[in-house]
Amino acid sequence: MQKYTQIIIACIVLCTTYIEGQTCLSGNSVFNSQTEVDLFATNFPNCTEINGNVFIQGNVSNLNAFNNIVKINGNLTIISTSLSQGNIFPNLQEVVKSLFISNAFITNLNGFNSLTTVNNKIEIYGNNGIMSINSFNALTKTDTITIGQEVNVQNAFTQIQKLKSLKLETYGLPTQNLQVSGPNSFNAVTKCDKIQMYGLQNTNLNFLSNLDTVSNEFFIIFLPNLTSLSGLSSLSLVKNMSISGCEDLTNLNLPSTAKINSITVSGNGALTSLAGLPPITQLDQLAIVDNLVLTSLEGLNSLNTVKNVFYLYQNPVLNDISALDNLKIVGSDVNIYDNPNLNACCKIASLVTKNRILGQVQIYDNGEECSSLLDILGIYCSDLDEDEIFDEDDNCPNDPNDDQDDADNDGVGDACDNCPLISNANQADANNDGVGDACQSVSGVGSMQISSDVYVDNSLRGVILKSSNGFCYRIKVNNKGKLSSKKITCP
Ligand SMILES: [Ca+2]
Ligand SMILES: [Ca+2]
Ligand SMILES: [Ca+2]
Ligand SMILES: [Ca+2]
Repeated sequence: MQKYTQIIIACIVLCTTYIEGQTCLSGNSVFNSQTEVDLFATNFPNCTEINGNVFIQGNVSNLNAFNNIVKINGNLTIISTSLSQGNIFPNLQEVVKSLFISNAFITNLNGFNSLTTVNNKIEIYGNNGIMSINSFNALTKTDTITIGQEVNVQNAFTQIQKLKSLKLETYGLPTQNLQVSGPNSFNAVTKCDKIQMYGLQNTNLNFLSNLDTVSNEFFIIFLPNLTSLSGLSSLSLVKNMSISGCEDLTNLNLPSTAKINSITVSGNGALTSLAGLPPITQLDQLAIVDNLVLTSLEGLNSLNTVKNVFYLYQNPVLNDISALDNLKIVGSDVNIYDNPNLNACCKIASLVTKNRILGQVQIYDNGEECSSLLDILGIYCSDLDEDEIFDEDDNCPNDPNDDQDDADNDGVGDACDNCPLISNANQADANNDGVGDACQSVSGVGSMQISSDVYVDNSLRGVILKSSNGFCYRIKVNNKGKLSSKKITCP
C-alpha cells in the first residue's frame, strides 16, 4: 500500500509534464524522494537533455538515475537530500543557468567531471559533513563560484581561467573547516572581478599562484592561519585590497611589481610592518587600523599621493610614521587617532601648513606630541630655519632651503652638504675644515700617480696648476675640445 502511495505522489509531480513516448521531461522537474528519482530512469531511459529547472531534495541517497544526462536547460538544484557520497552527474556537460548544492550529510563530491559550462553561478554551501571536493576539473566557463562552510576543496576547479566572482566564505564564525587544501584548485584563474575570502583555514594562498588581475575588490578577511601572501606570486593589479583579521600574518610578501589602488590593513595581530607591500606611489584610499603590533609604516616609503581618505587609527604600538616622508598630498580627510605611542607626526603638520590635505584633519588620542593639530603646530614641531619645513623633515634644519634639493641624494640637502656632489650621509669631516672627507682635496702629497684616467665630470671644473710665480690657473676644456686656462685664486 505504501508503495502505491509513493507512486501516486510521484505521478502528481511527474505526470503533469510527462507525455507517453516523450524522451525527456519538459518544463521544470522536482524530485522529492528516491522513488521519484528512480522513476525518472524507468520512464525516460534515453533522456540526455532536460528542459527547464531540475530540483532534487528530500530523502534521496542515490542519483544514478541521472547518469545519462548531458545538459540541463535551466538550474540544477540539489539541496537537503540524504546524499552521502557525491559521485554524481558524471556525464553532465552543461547547466544553462546555475548549479546549487547544499546537503548536510555529503562528505565527498567527486562528480561533475564532464561539466564544462555553468553559465551563471555555482554555489556549494551548507554542506556540514566536511565535504571534500575533488571535481569540476573540466569546467572552463562560469561567472561565479561560491563555496561556504565545512568544505575542503582538494584538487578541484583546475581549468577555469576567468571568473567574475570567487567567494570562499564560512558565513559565520571563522572556525569552520573551509579550506582549499589542493594546490591545483583554482590554479588556472588569472582574472577575477571580485574575490572574497572569509574564514578560510588556509596557511597560504598558493592555490592562486597564477592570479594576475582582480579588477574590483579582493578581500582576505579572518584567515586565522594565514602567515603570508607570498602565494599570490603573479598578482599585478588589484583595485581594492583588504587584508583584515588575519591573526598569524607576519609578512604581506606581495610581488614587488603589483599595482594596488586602495588598501586596508586592519586587525592583523602579528603584523609588525608593511614592508611586504610593493612600492606604491599613489593610492585611492589607505586604511591602517587596529593592528596590535604594528610599529611603523615601513613599506609605504614610496607613497606620494592618497587621493581619498587616509585612516590611521587604533594601532596601539605604532610609533613611527617616517615612511610617509614622501607623501605630498591627500585629496580628502586624514584621520589619525587612538595610536597612543605615536608622537612624531610633524609630517602631517607640514602637509597642513602647505595646504596639502584637501579634506578635514582629525588628530586625537595619540601620544602627547601628536594629540591635536593645534599642539603639533604650536608646540611640538619646531622650524629653526623658518623655511616652513619642520626640523624632523628638513634635510637642512638650520639652513633655509624650502626646495630641499639634494643633488647627490644622500639625505643631506645641498644647502648644508659638506660634499654636495658626493653621497656621504655621515658628513664625516676629520680635519673639521667644512669640506667632507669624501671630497677633501689631497694635499701634502709629494706626487700622485694614478694608473687610470682622471675624469672631471663638471664642465665648470678642471685641473688647477700652480705657476712658478705663485699664481694658480684652472685648465678646462671647451665644447670643441680645446683647452683653456684661467687664472684663479689658489685653493
Ligand atoms: Ca626648517
Ligand atoms: Ca632647511
Ligand atoms: Ca646631499
Ligand atoms: Ca654629500
